[in-house]
Amino acid sequence: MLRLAVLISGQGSNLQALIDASQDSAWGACIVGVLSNRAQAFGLERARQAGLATAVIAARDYADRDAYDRQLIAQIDAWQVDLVVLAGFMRILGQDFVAHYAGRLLNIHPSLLPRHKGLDTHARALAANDRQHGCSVHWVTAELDAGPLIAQAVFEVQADDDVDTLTAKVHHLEHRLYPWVIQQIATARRRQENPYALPFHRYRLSADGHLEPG
Ligand code: NHR
Ligand code: GAR
Repeated sequence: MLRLAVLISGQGSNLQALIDASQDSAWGACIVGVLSNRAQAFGLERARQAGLATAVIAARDYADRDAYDRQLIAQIDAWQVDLVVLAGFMRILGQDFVAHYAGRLLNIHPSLLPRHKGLDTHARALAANDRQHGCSVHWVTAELDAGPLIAQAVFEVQADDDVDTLTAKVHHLEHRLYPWVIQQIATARRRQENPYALPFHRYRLSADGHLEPG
């Protein structure tokens, strides 16, 4: 089993998708800890409900980013994880953190990278009149939202889409794409292949709501 730490800041709907996937042992991964930088994050409630270990590490309790990141590392390493999974984690991680987990640190981002790095991606996709929108899973490097892509899921933007409908559509795709990517990584590990060398995959949403190649 691939051991995961999941880092969240908010609702945790992506965490929930991973919890649901982990109910099936064929998925190949298990969540050994959920860490939030915000004590009020609803995702912590989901984690407790699922009987998972949780930790809250709030930035205001630390003198600077390095001290904060060192505390994150101490907690995550105590869980002895194979993969660190950012799922709506809203704090930028420093170089030392990223180096410590090089090749073991994954993010899901709500845009078709390299378009719309950073925040407010749905509003920016609308403002840019993008024909397509979606989400990306990538390895995290020190450069924000610029690490190697593993997979994307795309849909066509409709004339009546607004930030709320785009948010909902992206979430729907994220909840399918993230568990799938982690399963691919678990499979690569089991075959003693290098997960970092996984080929890039692009998906779209089929009429019946599943991911299909495209
Ligand atoms: N850290 C590194 N080094 N590299 C990445 O690619 C990272 C990362 C940490 C988080 C997620 C990311 C996203 O998918 C992520 C990728 C937070 C911000 C941000 O500006 C930007 C991108 C992402 C996450 N955070 C502000 C900060 O000062 C705080 C914003 C807030 O609290 O609202 O950390 O989009
Ligand atoms: C997700 O859409 C994720 O892609 C995005 O935040 C949402 C979290 O939702 N991540 C970022 O914007 C990272 N900066 P969730 O808490 O319900 O999983």
